[in-house]
Amino acid sequence: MVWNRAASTAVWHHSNAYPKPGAREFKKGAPMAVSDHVDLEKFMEGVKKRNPGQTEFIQAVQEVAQDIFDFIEDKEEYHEAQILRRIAEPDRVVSFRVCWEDDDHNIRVQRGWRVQNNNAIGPYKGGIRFHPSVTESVLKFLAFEQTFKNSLTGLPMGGAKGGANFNPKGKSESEVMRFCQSYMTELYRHIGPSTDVPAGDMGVNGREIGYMFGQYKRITNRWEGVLTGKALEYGGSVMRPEATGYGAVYFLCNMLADKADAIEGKTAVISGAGNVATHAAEKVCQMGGKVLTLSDSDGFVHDPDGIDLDKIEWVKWLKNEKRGRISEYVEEFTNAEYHEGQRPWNVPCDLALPCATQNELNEDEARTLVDNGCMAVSEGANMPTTHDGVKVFHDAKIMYGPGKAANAGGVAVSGLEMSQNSERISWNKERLTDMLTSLMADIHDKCVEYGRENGDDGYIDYVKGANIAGFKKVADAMLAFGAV
Ligand code: NDP
Ligand code: 2IT
Repeated sequence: MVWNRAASTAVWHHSNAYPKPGAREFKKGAPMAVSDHVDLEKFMEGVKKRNPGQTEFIQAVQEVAQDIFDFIEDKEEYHEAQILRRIAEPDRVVSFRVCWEDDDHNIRVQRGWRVQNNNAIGPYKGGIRFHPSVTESVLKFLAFEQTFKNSLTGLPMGGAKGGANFNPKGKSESEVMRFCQSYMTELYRHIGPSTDVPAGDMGVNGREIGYMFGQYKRITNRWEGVLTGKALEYGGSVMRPEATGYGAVYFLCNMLADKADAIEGKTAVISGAGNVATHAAEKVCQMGGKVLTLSDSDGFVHDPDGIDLDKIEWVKWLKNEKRGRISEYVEEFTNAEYHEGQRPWNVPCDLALPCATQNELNEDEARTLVDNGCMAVSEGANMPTTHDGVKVFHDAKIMYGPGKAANAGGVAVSGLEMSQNSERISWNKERLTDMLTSLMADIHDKCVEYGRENGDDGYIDYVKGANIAGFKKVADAMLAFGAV
């Protein structure tokens, strides 16, 4: 097969020193006399042109592309097959109307999506987000990131993400049910246990998964493992609710262990108060750390006594049962302070775990964390640190675990839920805990393999490591398939 670079619309290498289109004489290992900078710039120009106004998607591609360009500089096969160009173009973006009736009998219309980014290494896999901030750009960035994250787990899962601009906050139980059913009434035709297996994300937890699974089953008359994050009674996996938060803390432990250090005795600042944040907080406590903060989109609470396991149970009740706001924490635990409209990053700490949403930690906040002595950041959320914030962490050479590696425990246990559903068997807590622990250690090791810098201090660039390790598996599978 000869790939005709000239016929392609992509913008890769332009130097005369580069082999002519279709030429195969390039020798592996011989660096090309081209400027990476120019090529990356041109590649990104193309991405921006093709995805106007999709800032989150462009940000995510940029962060991956800079590492991948370095890695593939001398690897002609990836250039010829235009691998990164293809991964940065979703296989498909399905967009649909979600019509539902509220309790006052008003007809409401939301927009729903499923972005199927890449299924080279397994069925599409990734969460569903219900939040007013959901746009096509947000879901495209999440599906793109998911492709690398899922690859890093070592399990056979492609990358996808879905959602709707629906705000579950303040909605009644039956409104949420009707919305979930309407969303699934369109989504069901695009998914399946060997096609695409959605799960939860922001605004989608056990309750919503239940309503969507019930509707899928009703429409198709099939009980099959088409969603993960299910309750234990109908095919869910032990440890799935805990997996993302626990996994992010295991990743943090692995980073610290590389420096012969541990969580015990350290203070942690955590953002969010949802599934990921509360389970990350729980694991930090269990490992002897002290959690100082939690937050939601209205503000954060700072508890100088520490948010211990009992208090975390109360927060879980507040968010999942009462569906209240984190501000209510200070009414229950009166030594704590609530900071309306603020984020927690100015509270001095040893460890930071952003577990709420994208771009919730900017350059100034990153600098404040570093200046206050923060030694490690492990991201439970997806892309919570801005591009400039990441640079601050790298320049300061503190340990920084990006979401696509640090929060991969959730989708990894989703992958194990799929295996259990296929086998029609349920594994026990001990087995799943062991598997999650070793999966996170493997992901850490892959990041170290591709991210450890040469030089005396051996600084580990976990972003680079995660990007390259995640890319390589997907890219090699795509090479095997030819131009599809
Ligand atoms: P939840 O819906 O359970 O919780 C989200 C939390 O983040 C809530 O406390 C929410 O507060 C808060 N939040 C939302 N938007 C903002 C904002 N703009 N500023 C501050 N806080 C905000 O979601 P999850 O815990 O499941 O997800 C959190 C993050 O983790 C997301 O980035 C998600 O993509 C990522 N993730 C989740 C996985 C999972 O298994 N669930 C797996 C891997 C990553 P409020 O109530 O005000 O909205
Ligand atoms: O961002 C994520 O990895 C998730 N929301 C979990 C996806 C999944 O399929 O479990």
